[in-house]
Amino acid sequence: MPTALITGITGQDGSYLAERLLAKGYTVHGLVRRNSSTVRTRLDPLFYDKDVYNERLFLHYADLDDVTTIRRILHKTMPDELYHLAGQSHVGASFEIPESTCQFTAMGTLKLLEILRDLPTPPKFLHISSSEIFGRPDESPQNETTPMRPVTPYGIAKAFATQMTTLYRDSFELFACNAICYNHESPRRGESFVTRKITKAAAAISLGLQDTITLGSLDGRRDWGFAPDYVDAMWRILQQPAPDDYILGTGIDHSVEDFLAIAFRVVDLDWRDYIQQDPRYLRPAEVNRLLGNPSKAKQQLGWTATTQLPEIVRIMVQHDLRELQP
Ligand code: GDR
Repeated sequence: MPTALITGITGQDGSYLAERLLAKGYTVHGLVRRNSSTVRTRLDPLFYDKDVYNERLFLHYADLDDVTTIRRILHKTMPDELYHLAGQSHVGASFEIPESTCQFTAMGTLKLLEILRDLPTPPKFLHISSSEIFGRPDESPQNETTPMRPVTPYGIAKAFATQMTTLYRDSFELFACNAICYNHESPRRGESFVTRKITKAAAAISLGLQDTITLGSLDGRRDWGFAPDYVDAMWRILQQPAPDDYILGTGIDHSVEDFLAIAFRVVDLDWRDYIQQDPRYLRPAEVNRLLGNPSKAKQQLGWTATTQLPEIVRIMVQHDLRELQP
C-alpha cells in the first residue's frame, strides 16, 4: 500500500487527511514542529489507537526550514505522495509577522521542492495553495487562469509558493500540483478564524457563558466549504495521470454577516443583539469577495463540495454546544 508524508498533520486539514489516507490503507508519516507542548488534540483519536499510532501512523519532528532533517526523513520514509499543508495560515496575522509568514509559507515550500528535485524517485507533490493569491474584486469568480494579484503578505507568500510549484513541474518534471483552496471549515477549525469564533460565541452566548462577540469587518464575502470534503479532493489530485492545478471551492459565496445570521439562528438568537465591532480586527488590506469556480475539479476529478454552508454551520455550532455544556 502507498506511503504518504503530510506537512502540517496536526492542523484541521492534516488531521482529516491523515484519517482519510489511513482508512484507504496508506502508511502515513507526519511532520510536526518541535515545541515544548505535546498536545495535538486533533490527532488524539489516531494517537490513542494502538493499531494505528507507530504502526501505520508515524510523527517526525522537523520545522519547515530544517532542510537537513526533512531530507533525512524523506530518505528514510520514501513516500509515494507528499501533501504540503504546513505554514502560517492566518491572513490577518501575516500583517504583523510578514517575515516569518514568508519564511515558512514561501521559502519553506521552495526548500521542499529543492529537496524533491535532488531525489532519485521523488514523491508526487501537492502544495495546498489559497484563494488569497487572487485580489481583484472585478475578477470573480476566479478559476485556474485568473491572474494572481495578492493584497496580503500571506497571499503574496502563497502566490510565490504556487508559482514555484508550477515552475518545478514545468522545468524539472516533478509531479507537482497546486490545490487552490477556498475557505473550508469544520469543528476542528482554529478559534481565531472568523467561522469558529462565531460558532463558539453563538454556543457560549446561548449557554449564558458569554455576553457579546467582537469582530472586524462583516462585509467580506467568502466561499466557505467543509474541510472533510476538501481533503478528499486533495487525494484525488494526486491520483490523476498528469500533474495539474485545481480550484477547490463550492461556487457559492456568503458574507460574514450571513454566517453570523445562520449561526445565531441555530441557537434561536438574533446576532444583532450581541455584535460589537473593533478596528483591532480590521486588516490593512483585504479582498472583499473571493469566490471559486470549481468546474475543472468537477470535470477532471469528479469532485464537488457536497456539504453546503447552513449544514456546516449547524455541525460547528452543535459541536461547540456539546463542548461548552457543563
Ligand atoms: P481568511 O479567513 O482570511 O479568508 O483566510 P478568516 O476566517 O480569518 O477571515 C474571513 C473574513 O472574516 C473577516 N473577519 C474576521 N476574521 C477573523 N479571523 N477574525 C475576526 O474577528 C474577523 N472579523 C471579520 C475577515 O476580515 C475576512 O474577511 C482563510 C485561512 O484559512 C487561510 O489560511 C486560507 O488560505 C483562506 O481562508 C482560503
